[in-house]
Amino acid sequence: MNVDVISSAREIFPDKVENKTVVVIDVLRATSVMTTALANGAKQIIPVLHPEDAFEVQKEMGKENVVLGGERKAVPIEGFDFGNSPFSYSPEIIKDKTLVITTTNGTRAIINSKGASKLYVGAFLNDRAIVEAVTGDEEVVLVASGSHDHFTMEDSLCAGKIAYHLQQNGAHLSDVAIAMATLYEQNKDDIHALGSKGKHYKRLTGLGATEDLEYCYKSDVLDVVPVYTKEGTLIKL
Ligand code: 3SL
Repeated sequence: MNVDVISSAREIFPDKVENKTVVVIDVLRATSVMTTALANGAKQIIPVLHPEDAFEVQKEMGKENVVLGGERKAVPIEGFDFGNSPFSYSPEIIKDKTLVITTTNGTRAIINSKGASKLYVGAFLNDRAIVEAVTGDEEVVLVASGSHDHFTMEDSLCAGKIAYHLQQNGAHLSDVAIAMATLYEQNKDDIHALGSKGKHYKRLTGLGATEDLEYCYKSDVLDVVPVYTKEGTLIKL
């Protein structure tokens, strides 16, 4: 089993994901939101690139069946039901509904990875479940989506944690995967402390999203693996 890491969304090229098991990670906050929404009973999630695409899907599926969520510049999009806080997607809101979501980085990373043979969505919240899901697959690529095509601390720490545990299970790591696994290992007693030095973390703090940040750094609290289907939806594995 080989494990590689892509360190930002801009490095997702077809040959890096085709015929591979890919896990897209955007801890703050897209993949944490998606994992939470499915754990809270969402029927499915449809990631789309643009707000107009989301309105189109809502029109086709009927307003009563759909919740529109996401962000631009970390704030809710005009006309959408909710922004990108995981707390917006409680069971009362999301159970049996379709979440149509568009975010700056995470949804783009998922859509750009759709040539993968298996495509999962991961975060700290479901890190153990992800390790279990991919263990034994021949070629695994962890996409640390980053922010605006740049490396971020939170996604790299999460990819590093998953890579570290896969290595413990006997996987061979690429040089980037070794670097991230080492970053995680050397900080594993308090990854949140290192993560809080990151630029996007500080931006969200400035916007008052402290509760989201605390939540998104919780590890292994959701036993859910979102998997991307041929129909372009995320459902529970
Ligand atoms: O870019 C994204 O996909 C978002 O997760 C960013 S934010 O944390 O909601 O600002």
